[in-house]
Order: sequence, then C-alpha cells, then structure tokens
Amino acid sequence: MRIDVVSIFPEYLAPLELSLIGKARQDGLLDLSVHDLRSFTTDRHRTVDDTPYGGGAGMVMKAEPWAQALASVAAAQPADAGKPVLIVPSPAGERFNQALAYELAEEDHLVFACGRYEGIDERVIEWAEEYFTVRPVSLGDYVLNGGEVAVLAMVEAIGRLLPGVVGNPESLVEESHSDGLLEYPVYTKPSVWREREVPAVLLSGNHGKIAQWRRHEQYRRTAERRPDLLEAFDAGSLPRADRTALADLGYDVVDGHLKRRPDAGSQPAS
Ligand code: JF5
Repeated sequence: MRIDVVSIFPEYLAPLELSLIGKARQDGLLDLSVHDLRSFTTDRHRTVDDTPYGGGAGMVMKAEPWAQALASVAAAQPADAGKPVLIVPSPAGERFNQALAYELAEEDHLVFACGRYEGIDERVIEWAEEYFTVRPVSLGDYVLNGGEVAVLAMVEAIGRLLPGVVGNPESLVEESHSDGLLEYPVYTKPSVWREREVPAVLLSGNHGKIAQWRRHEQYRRTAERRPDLLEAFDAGSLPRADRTALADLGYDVVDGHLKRRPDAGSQPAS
C-alpha cells in the first residue's frame, strides 16, 4: 500500500518512523511519504491560510496550495489504477471504526489531508472529487487542533491490517471489536498479586469453561461500558448459555438483536 500525508507540520508525523509502522516501511510493506503543504505555496511568505468569507473566528486554509499538493500526490499513481482515497480528518466526518479500517486496508493508495485552523476551503473538497474518492472521517466527537493526531491513529489502525505487518495474524482475529464486543479481561503471573487472585477458572485447565467465562465477561463489560454495541450485535444464533448470561445482564433476544429489558433496572447487572 502507498500512503501520502499532507500537513503543515510534517514533523508531527515522525512517530510513523517507529515501532510496527516504521518496521512495515523498512520491510517494504508500506510506502509512506509525508509532504509539507508549504512547499506547494508560491508566495514569499508561504501563506497557507486566510480570513473566512462571511466573518467569524479563526482562519481557513487556502485552496490553491491544497490543489497543488493533492494534484502532485495523485499524479504519482499508475494510470491504470483506480482513484486514490482522500481521507480528510474532521469532526464533521463519518466515524472511523474497525470496519472502516478493514475497508481502507484493501486500497492501493490512501492520501491524508491534515487540516488546521477552522478547516480547508470547501471548494478543494469538491474539486478533489474528480481525482479522488473523498472521505471526511472523524475519530470521535471532540476537537483536535489539526488532522495530524487523527492520521497517526488511522495509519496505525489500517497499517497493522496489511498482510505481513502483524507477526501473528491470529491476534487480529481475537482482538477487541472483531466480533462487535469489548475484549475480556486478561491476567498474567503471579497468580496472586497484592492479595488479588486471578479468577480460578483461568487456572483450571478446562478450556471449554475458560472460553465460556471469557465470552460472558465480554457480554458483562460491553453491557456495562458500551450498551450501544450490544444493541447492534448479531444475536441470531447464540448458544443457550450465552442467552442465559445476557438475560442475567437484562438483555433478551428479539428477532436476532439484543434488546434491553425495560424492567432490568437503570444500571446493567454486574
Ligand atoms: C481538524 C478542522 C480538522 O479535530 C479533528 C477531528 C476530531 N475527530 N476527528 C478528527 O480533526 C482536525 C480540526 C479542525 C479540520
């Protein structure tokens, strides 16, 4: 996969040299370049922003430097390839999640446009549709100073899904969100630490009971912390033991989906 990132703070993307993603680049699994938006300006002051039409606080990123930068990264693409995907981090975008990470990991070429200030002149987004599949994407309902930190998170989430990047691909299957539930709690040695014991079932050697306990812990945690995930969960063909555990947490299966029982109390059972 090829990834281009355009930013006025290319040094902010330095962590992409490190750890798993840095290794993937060294191994030739990921061809990642960071570009300085200012290098695409032509004025003496290398201006990238200006005041907003209509008034209001802050500054808006000027269209022309963005068009020059994006045309330059789009051009460096084989003519037979499909359109690259232009990802624009923004609190006003669609939500980034594991499903979108998997979808983007299938692409040949991703371009990330890091906005700053109040954002990028909207006409750039319209113009870019001719050369890219444009996707404004949000990491969550909070405001960052610019897109760079969002890009670090997205490149890590996508990069680790590329073939060969994570050593043991089984760790991708087992982890949080691959089945729409939160992960079960984990423990390691010693079995007693500061008078706290590891749950006995994990020391029992009974792999069936361990699997069932972990599954039920996933339901318990998800009910407690992310009831929205439980309501979206596909509960079409659950084993009897799972349905019993969920009923104890106040959830019944209603045509393939989990529904919170109205009489289950205001707090999920623990
Ligand atoms: C940004 C204008 C982009 O703040 C964000 C963001 C929040 N969730 N996901 C992304 O992006 C940076 C700030 C201002 C455009």
